[in-house]
Amino acid sequence: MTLARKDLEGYDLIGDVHGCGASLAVLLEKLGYSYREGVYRHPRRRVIFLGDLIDRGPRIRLALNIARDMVEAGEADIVMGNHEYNALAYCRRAPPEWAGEWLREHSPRHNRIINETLAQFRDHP
Ligand SMILES: [Mn+2]
Repeated sequence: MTLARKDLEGYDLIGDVHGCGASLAVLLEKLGYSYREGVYRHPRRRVIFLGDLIDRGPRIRLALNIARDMVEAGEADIVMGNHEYNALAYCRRAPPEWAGEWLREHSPRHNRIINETLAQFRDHP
C-alpha cells in the first residue's frame, strides 16, 4: 500500500550510499522508517535515492536490496548515479567498430573503482 499523495509530508534525499548497506538501514530508522513486510516504510515520507549505491563499501548487495525493495513497493524513487552508469558500461562489450573491447575501458583505475562491487557479486551472478 503506497502512501496517498494527500498524506505525503515530504521526501528524504539519500545519495552516495556506496555499499554501506548496514549504515543505510540505520539511517532509515533514524529518519523514522521501519521495516515492515520486507520493506522500509514511513507513514508520511518517501525516499529519493540519488545514485551511487554501489562500489567501495562492505554491504553493496544489502544497499541495493534495500533500495530496490523500497522502489518496487512505491516507498522510494531512484535515479542512476555515475557509478551505476559506469558499472553498466564496464560490463557490456563494445560494438565491433570500437577500438576497445568494453563500453568502459578495463583500465587499472576503472578496475579499482568497480572491484568491490564485482567481488561482492562474484557468488551472485
Ligand atoms: Mn559518489
